[in-house]
Amino acid sequence: KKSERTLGLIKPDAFLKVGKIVDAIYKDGFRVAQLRTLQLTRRDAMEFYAEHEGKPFYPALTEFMSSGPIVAMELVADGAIQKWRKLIGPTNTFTAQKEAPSSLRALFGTDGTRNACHGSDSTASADRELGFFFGSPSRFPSTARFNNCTLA
Ligand code: YYY
Ligand code: MG
Repeated sequence: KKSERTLGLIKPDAFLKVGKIVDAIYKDGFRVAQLRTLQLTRRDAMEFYAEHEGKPFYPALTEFMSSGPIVAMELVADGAIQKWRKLIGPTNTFTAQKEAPSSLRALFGTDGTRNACHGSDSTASADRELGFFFGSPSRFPSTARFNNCTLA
């Protein structure tokens, strides 16, 4: 597999678990190339989740995503997109607790909408979503972005 990047989000319900979640990210072998804390406006959340506009859960989802601080991360690993989706687990927290009890959504999620983490689902969505949070596309080799030092 080749080195790949994806967008990971820690959602408002898991914001205070950032330490445990970043620890799990490193243990699983990812590199965190960029990380920022921010709060989305309702409009930001609607734009980020535009693919779900019109679905019954869209209002509650965008309300939740703009309800408090989040952490956005550029995660780098071989096969990072699928690897991160696997680490976070199934979309619904309760399904995650049944089917993938050690996943991040099982451990830190709340319910079907408040599910602790987000992960891009394809290279196209990773490019768009990394651009949304960090500017698109990555303009520098991420290993050389900070004083030519690779972040641990
Ligand atoms: O990619 P992923 O986050 O696993 O699921 P999506 O189907 O893209 O849905 C995005 C987001 O919407 C999900 O993380 C929770 C919420 N949601 C919901 O509240 N109710 C649903 N039936 C499906 C998704
Ligand atoms: Mg999705």
